[in-house]
Amino acid sequence: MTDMGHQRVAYRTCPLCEATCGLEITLEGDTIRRIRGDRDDVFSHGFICPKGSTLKQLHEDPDWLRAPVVKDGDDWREVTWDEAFAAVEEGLSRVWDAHGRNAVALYLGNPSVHHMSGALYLRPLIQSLGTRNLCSASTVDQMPKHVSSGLLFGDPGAMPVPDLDRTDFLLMLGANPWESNGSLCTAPDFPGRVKAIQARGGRVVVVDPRRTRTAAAADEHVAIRPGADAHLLLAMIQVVLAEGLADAGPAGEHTDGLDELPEAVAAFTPETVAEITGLAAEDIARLAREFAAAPTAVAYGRIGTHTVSFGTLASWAVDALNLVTGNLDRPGGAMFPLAAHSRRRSPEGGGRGFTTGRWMSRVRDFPEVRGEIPVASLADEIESPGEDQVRALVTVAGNPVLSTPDGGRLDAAIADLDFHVAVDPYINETSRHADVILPPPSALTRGHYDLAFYGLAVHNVANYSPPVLADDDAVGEHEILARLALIASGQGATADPAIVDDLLFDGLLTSLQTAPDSPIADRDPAEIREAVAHHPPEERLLDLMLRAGPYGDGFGTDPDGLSLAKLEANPHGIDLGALEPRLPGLLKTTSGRVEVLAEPLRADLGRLAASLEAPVNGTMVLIGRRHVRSNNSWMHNVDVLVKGKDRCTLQIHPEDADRLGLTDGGRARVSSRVGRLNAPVEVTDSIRPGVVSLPHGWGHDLPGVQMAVAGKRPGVNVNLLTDGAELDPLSGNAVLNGVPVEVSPA
Ligand SMILES: Nc1nc2c(c(=O)[nH]1)N[C@H]1C(S)=C(S)[C@@H](COP(=O)(O)OP(=O)(O)OC[C@H]3O[C@@H](n4cnc5c(=O)[nH]c(N)nc54)[C@H](O)[C@@H]3O)O[C@H]1N2
Ligand SMILES: Nc1nc2c(c(=O)[nH]1)N[C@H]1C(S)=C(S)[C@@H](COP(=O)(O)OP(=O)(O)OC[C@H]3O[C@@H](n4cnc5c(=O)[nH]c(N)nc54)[C@H](O)[C@@H]3O)O[C@H]1N2
Ligand code: SF4
Ligand SMILES: [Mo]
Repeated sequence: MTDMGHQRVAYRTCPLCEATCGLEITLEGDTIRRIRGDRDDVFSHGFICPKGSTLKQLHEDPDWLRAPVVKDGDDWREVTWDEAFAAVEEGLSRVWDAHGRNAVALYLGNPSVHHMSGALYLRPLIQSLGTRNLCSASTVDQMPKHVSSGLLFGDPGAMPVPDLDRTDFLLMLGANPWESNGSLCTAPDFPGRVKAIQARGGRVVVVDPRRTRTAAAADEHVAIRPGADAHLLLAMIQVVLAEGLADAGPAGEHTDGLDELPEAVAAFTPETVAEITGLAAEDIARLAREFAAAPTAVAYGRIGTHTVSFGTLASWAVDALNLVTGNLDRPGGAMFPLAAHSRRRSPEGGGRGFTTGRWMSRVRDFPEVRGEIPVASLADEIESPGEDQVRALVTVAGNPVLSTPDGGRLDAAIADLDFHVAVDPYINETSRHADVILPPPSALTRGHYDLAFYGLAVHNVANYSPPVLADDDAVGEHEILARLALIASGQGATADPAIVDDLLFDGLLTSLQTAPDSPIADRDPAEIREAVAHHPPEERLLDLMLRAGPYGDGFGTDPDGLSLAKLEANPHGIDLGALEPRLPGLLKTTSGRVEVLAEPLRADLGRLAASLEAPVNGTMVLIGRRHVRSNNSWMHNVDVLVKGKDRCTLQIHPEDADRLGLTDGGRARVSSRVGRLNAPVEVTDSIRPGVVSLPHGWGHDLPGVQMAVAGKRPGVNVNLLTDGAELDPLSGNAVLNGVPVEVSPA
């Protein structure tokens, strides 16, 4: 923080998306005067998108709850925090006593990965709830990548990222960073980094059914049919292997199963996948050859490849293509970041491996994945009678009514629960059903270090931001979660949250002291505890992780090493260098090797092969999209972001519009197996014929929603159309792209 007379300037990492841009915030007293990009930020260098400056509007939003509320008939009543937690204890206990632990479900939404409280304090809540009915936004998002990483590397968290700043060839599938600013690839100014590839003579290819702004900026746009990325990638691998272009390089020395790959992919030739992908066989073969011939190349897939029925295979195929062309774990290829807060690892690697299905979901028998059941099946768990039927719900930072499949059905199911507590700042489409809402404080009153996204960053960096503004009345989100955990563990609504703070700290300290290569193995725990005792609870954990971590000062063993104090002294962040190869040390497979063809993947290749036999029928299919001024469902209450033309439109190709009698600016009726809606039509040749697109996160006109700005431009909820029936079987991930629909004039 810098003082300039009556004004002061604070630096804060933006928590709104994965890009981790540095913000420069000018204040006068407690009033925010201006927010702009921090030009001195070591990672973002001043880049910012239109959402970054709206932390001010969010902070001042009159609809952001400043105190807990409880439902009182059709009204809400503000209560004290003690009253609110007492109501939660009463409501949950009723359900536990009558129906057992599994009767309380937990849904975790996206913003819970965007702050320290979620990263640190959800685990004790999950553990003490002891429910099998845990689900999250991960199963409408990246769960396929976790599964493919788990199977390949033994660690579902080990996700390689494209080394954007050094690659010569970027193949981007189902990602639109010009709008999303990147995902599972933290890269502030993603567009600038892509343009730099082209400026240094490299090539960028974008695979997307729509000619997005990202695709338009690329050297080549491949307009694939939705849902067929796994087919395309498998065919590319097939060409590389069949034409003798494969060379796995150093990563190959740590890999098992490469010799079996040619046979496993043999069925997927460019010719056999041409129809289902909607692409010419020559183009597929050419792409494969170009990719293999480039000095360095990297494939990167996101939402469009993940939220489809072959999501896990597509995720795996992205890494497998990188691997067979020698681009896994090398500069310019796909690399594993090493975050400052991460654990040190032994150089040899190896571990317990990765499995799913330790239990099955009750109603539809889906395997548990990372302790979760598919959120697409939450409505089944609520509606179907029987032992362990879900009768209460805890939602944290989530809005599943708008963000998960068959949202209309889930909406009705949630309304019917015996009890619901939401940790959320807004009374929105989901939390309107709650009995109690516990609001987190504004981001500007919270310290921030990106525990989730530095582990996915294209460059190793660390940055800590202290709270910009004080709020003495607010209860921190870590404290909210700690108090919920104490209720769930039977210690009651009045138990001291410091119990959880200390448990977390002691648990972390023990695990770090016993970790391989620990710089603090022989230290007296009391001494370490004392050294960080001056911090607030989350910062205390952070400092411990940083100092015992791979760049840490080891509490004195390396005086130049990292600590929270050092980050505080460097408000623009610290550059920890370009990504470096990490095989085999990061592997946690039981073999200590990359397992390129784990059995579940091999088995699912059979399902993929069968899809080649099925006729490609002519029905219209629905896909999603994002816009840079929107953020899932929750930032439509910011006027400066939503003003202007309607962005919740049904995009359709002119040929389809003509055939169906639709006109630009008119309205269309769209129906699917599970629902129907009526949306404004946008005729555009930027979308592939046969495909229509609607963004998600809209549909704010439900009764009881208290978001005044959003209510004026409600849009429609695309997830009334998406279907929970079909999921990616390996990950339980929802199919949000490629949904069959019928479209007609309204
Ligand atoms: N059809 C379709 N559906 C999709 C997608 C798609 O591409 N197509 N994308 C999917 C993806 S990738 C995701 S991640 C999900 C997102 O799905 P969700 O996570 O369920 O939804 P969000 O809209 O992110 O809702 C975030 C909620 O958190 C609240 N919130 C904001 N900040 C905080 C905070 O600091 N603390 C707490 N406790 N709450 C906070 C907001 O008020 C809001 O209620 O949507 C998915 N749904
Ligand atoms: N502005 C903004 N930024 C965001 C978000 C937001 O809502 N708004 N959400 C954040 C979240 S939670 C996430 S997970 C990330 C997501 O980040 P991205 O993955 O970049 O998400 P999208 O912008 O939806 O891009 C997905 C693209 O996939 C295309 N697509 C659809 N189906 C297919 C298919 O079958 N194959 C292929 N190859 N492409 C297909 C769509 O046309 C779309 O252009 O964005 C994050 N950033
Ligand atoms: S790109 Fe993401 S991190 Fe950067 S300013 Fe925009 S919302 Fe914030
Ligand atoms: Mo997401």
